[in-house]
Amino acid sequence: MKRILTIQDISCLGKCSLTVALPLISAMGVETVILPTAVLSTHTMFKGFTVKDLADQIRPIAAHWKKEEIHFDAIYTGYLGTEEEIDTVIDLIGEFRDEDTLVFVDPAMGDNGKLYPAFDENYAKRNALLCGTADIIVPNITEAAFLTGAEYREEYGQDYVKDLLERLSGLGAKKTALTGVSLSEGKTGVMGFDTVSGEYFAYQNDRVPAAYHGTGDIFSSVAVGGLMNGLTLPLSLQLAADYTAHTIEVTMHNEKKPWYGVDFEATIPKLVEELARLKN
Ligand code: PXL
Repeated sequence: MKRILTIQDISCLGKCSLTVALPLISAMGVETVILPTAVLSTHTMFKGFTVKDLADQIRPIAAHWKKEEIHFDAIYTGYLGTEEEIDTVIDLIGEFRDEDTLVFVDPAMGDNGKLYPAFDENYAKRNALLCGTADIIVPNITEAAFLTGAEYREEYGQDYVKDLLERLSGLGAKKTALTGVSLSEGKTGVMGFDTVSGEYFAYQNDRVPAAYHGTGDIFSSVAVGGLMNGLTLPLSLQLAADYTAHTIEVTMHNEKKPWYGVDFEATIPKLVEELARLKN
């Protein structure tokens, strides 16, 4: 069984970061080792959330794993609360990366043209350094703009997307997949670039007219889970895009109108089924 280390916060209530990565990656048949960087009462879209930073625990936990000679097939990072935490995570990747370890970085820090409340432009610059250490990065357009200093646009064509991909490749990751990209009216999906082969790839599905928190984390968790199941990057991204869109659609029909996260618990069986289909 493959083993992933995922490094992100725990938002106790809110369905994002570790509380989606752990169930989804486990459901995909991959051992999921977690390194919680902070404990929050909720994610930061709630008012009045509490935070306990666990930064001082990262090194002792890692030292114990080193003693146990633990190997990770992938290291997947998500929301990291501070610049210092990013530095610690960069060191940790250096310590635990073996020749066959895939480093997958989701520079989760913003959406809709804005950074999340806890972050500023210096944080974004530090995150660009972390992206430079990765094999694969999966920013959305907002994050790509902050990482590269490019203009954020809501309306764009393929030239803008290709320019962003080129700038992102300049950060140093081997492969880049830009998420939340709409290449035609009513569609959304991903467009990626492989710096090593020079190839572009794209996948689009119908845009579901709703937005929920934590869907970026769901997308990334499924993409990395797909890769650990031996799917190619384009297929892993397709699985992630389809699963995320399906889960948003199911959530939209929930009469209770949840606002802070999606009903991914209801769609896990479908994910497992679809993964099995793509593997055959
Ligand atoms: O889904 C990204 C995320 C993760 N963790 C925390 C967040 C957010 C987005 O706002 O606040 C704590």
